[in-house]
Amino acid sequence: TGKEKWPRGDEKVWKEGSRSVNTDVSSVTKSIVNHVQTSLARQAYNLDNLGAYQAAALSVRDDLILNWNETQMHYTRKAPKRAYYLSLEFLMGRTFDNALLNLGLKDQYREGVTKLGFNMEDLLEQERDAALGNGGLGRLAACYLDSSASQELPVWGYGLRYQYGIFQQLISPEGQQLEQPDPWLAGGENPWELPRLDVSYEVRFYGTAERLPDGRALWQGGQEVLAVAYDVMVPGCYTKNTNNLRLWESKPKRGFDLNSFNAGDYEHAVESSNSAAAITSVLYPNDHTCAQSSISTLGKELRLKQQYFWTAASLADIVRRFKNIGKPFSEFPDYVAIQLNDTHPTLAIPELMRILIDEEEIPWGKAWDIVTNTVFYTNHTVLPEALEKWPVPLMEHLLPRHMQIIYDINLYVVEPSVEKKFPGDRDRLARMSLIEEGFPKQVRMAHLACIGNRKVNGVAELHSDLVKTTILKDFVEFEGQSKFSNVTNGITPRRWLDQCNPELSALISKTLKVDKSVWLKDLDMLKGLLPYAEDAEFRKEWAAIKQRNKERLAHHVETTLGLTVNTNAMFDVQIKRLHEYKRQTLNILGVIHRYLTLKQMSAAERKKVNPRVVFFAGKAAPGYYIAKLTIRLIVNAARIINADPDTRNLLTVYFLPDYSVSLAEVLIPSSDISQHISTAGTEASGTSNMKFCLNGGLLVGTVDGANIEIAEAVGENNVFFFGHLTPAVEDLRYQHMYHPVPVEEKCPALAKVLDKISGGMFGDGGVYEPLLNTIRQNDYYLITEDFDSYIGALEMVDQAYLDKEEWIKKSIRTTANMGKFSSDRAILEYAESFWSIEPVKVT
Ligand code: B1N
Repeated sequence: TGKEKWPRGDEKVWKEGSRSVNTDVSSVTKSIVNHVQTSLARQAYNLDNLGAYQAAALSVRDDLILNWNETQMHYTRKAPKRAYYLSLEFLMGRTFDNALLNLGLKDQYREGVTKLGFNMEDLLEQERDAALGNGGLGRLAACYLDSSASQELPVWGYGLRYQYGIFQQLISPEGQQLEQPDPWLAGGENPWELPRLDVSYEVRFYGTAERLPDGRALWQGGQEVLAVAYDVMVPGCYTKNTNNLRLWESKPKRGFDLNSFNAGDYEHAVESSNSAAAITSVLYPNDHTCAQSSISTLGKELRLKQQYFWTAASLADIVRRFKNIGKPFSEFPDYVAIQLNDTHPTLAIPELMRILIDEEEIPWGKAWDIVTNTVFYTNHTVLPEALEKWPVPLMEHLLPRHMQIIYDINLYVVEPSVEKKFPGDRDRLARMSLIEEGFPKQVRMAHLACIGNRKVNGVAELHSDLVKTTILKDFVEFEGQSKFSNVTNGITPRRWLDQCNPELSALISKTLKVDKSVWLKDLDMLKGLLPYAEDAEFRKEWAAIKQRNKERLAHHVETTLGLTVNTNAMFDVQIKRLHEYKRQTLNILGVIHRYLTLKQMSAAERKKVNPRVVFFAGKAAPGYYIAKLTIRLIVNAARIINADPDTRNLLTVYFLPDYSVSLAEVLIPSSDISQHISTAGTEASGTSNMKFCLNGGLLVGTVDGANIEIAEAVGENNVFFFGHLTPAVEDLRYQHMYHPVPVEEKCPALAKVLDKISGGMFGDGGVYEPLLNTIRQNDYYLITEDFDSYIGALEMVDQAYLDKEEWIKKSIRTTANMGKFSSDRAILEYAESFWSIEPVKVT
């Protein structure tokens, strides 16, 4: 209310001592110099780019802290309903530039830094990416945080503060992916986080759970570790609202075992302390592969420990904050919404039950009501191998009380109500049970997530339909359609347009005659660009910006890899995690096909061909053999093709190592076309497709995920679609399984490419046999089925590119129609239809 009594000391002295955000150049330079002198203990004489970045970052940090403090105090006072986004991954990337843009201070800092004798671009390059995620799922979480703050919504993120983010990828000269750790915090202090050593919770593992006669249970013994909070400030765009991302770090509860230490057994003395620290030490690099298949028993246990550690600490924090409001628990769902980002935080359901029943002494039925009105679940994939299941013996050992609760949910909720609705349908009950029979029995996390919540959603229209008709079909029949819905993913236009493509952003503001602070938060305004597609002068500016972005990428490749890129070529980009379903293989086979075709052409024919540069980037899960082999094929094909004087001017291929958010920011604005070519029905949404189109790149893709909605928005004539549709996929797979036709018959053009590879055109052909056999044998991802239409689509691209003016029009129309894909739209859908939260503006 702002009318409270002043809490301590002389109010005037406090007010005089308090500072405000640096908004002009002179206060910016003062603050930077201050940090150089005191925080870094350095001077103008011995300050390098890294030091200058650190000082400037500390100065921005001060600005952020002021807004962050005010925001948190404001939320506490107003006590609105809040939403909590639980995600095991937040792929934040760099913060410095983003914070400056969101604060509207980029120009002041640029000028200040220049006055101090440094170059802003050099300083921006000093920052390490915060890469606490694998790919789309983690980056989506980061975009949603940006949008929540920008839309002034009281949303907090909860995650883990991994010591090591996603591994650093090196590529050996033979084309092998090598993994190196990513000690992103090793450079000393991270200016973007606030260690909250005062905020900590004890988290228990193992031990025994003894049921009491009153329905509660006593969970005792085992191992206790400490969860310590680190708060990452998330500034909104052109608003004071600065939200919080709370990351937990694990610590031993006691430093070490003094008994063992005194007995001289030093190794044993620190053992438990090491095992506690291990919990948050590293991000698991296996996306789309559940822990079962590719991880050792101990690795599995550690991953489950991560999941529980994080959900337990987050819930303890949420419950404590709720209790401070002083309302009865029956009102918990009126103050708290918890969004589960995939099944990784599903333990939040039994954990909240445990807190309510065992600690707050709430009866089972009431507790279940509270939980199922508080929790929401987003599914991100229907790939069967990605569905999380945990062995019952492991759960019983690590989390005995939660296993009891899961059995209780099965017994009190699933079994009686399924039996009531479908009497005698034993098969259905077995299909729907939270426990899968087998050796060992396993807990089906998707079922638990689905039964214990208020709404389930997928991440694009097609995907949400597939969720309802495949993996959760029985639950739809059981609970009705209304619980299941769709929120198509979005991306933040702050990072993915204004920050990564400043020239385009400036042109848009100039053309719309609207300040970017307005249209960046109301992205449908881009529609205003449509008439300018007909304006030749505007098209010229548009194309010139694309050209400069290509040169920026070429410069980057030159300085980092020492390779020269032909910037007069069409830039064709596929950047994403390496996965069979994403079909980078289809792309490289297409490239080789193009190469063979060029080789056969006469010099005169070649003159008519438009040059093309193909970029790949992406990491493969360290244990994913076939994906790593695909990288090897790309690298070796690139080596041969790029060296061929006959074709070098017309076709070159690059695999850019160590794909990251920062690399994406350089690649995306430079692309003419990008490829999103998953087997229909396999890519839940995709989000880089949106980023490319927002930056005026055209899309080559299958009729899958969000590609479909992008085509609806920008017009099908601006998208290059190919391939079989989702309903055909199952039948085709069946045919491949039971009535296989040799590749030579099915697709001669592809057979020729495969033969060349086997024959050693790109080094020892034998190396690639396991990869080629996935196509020759089962072809689960239907490369033989889609190859011809894929090549056809690429020919259409070539044709279309010949008409430069028409191409630029397509590019402009694409950007102009991308408003729907702002993550602001997506987060507002979550806020309104699911969480029932409202903006709380900090003034
Ligand atoms: O989530 C993105 C979607 O745009 C992509 O289509 C989808 O593939 C991606 C286990 C995952 N689905 N599942 C994961 C990540 C890590 C992990 O350990 C699964 N990632 C996606 C955002 O909706």
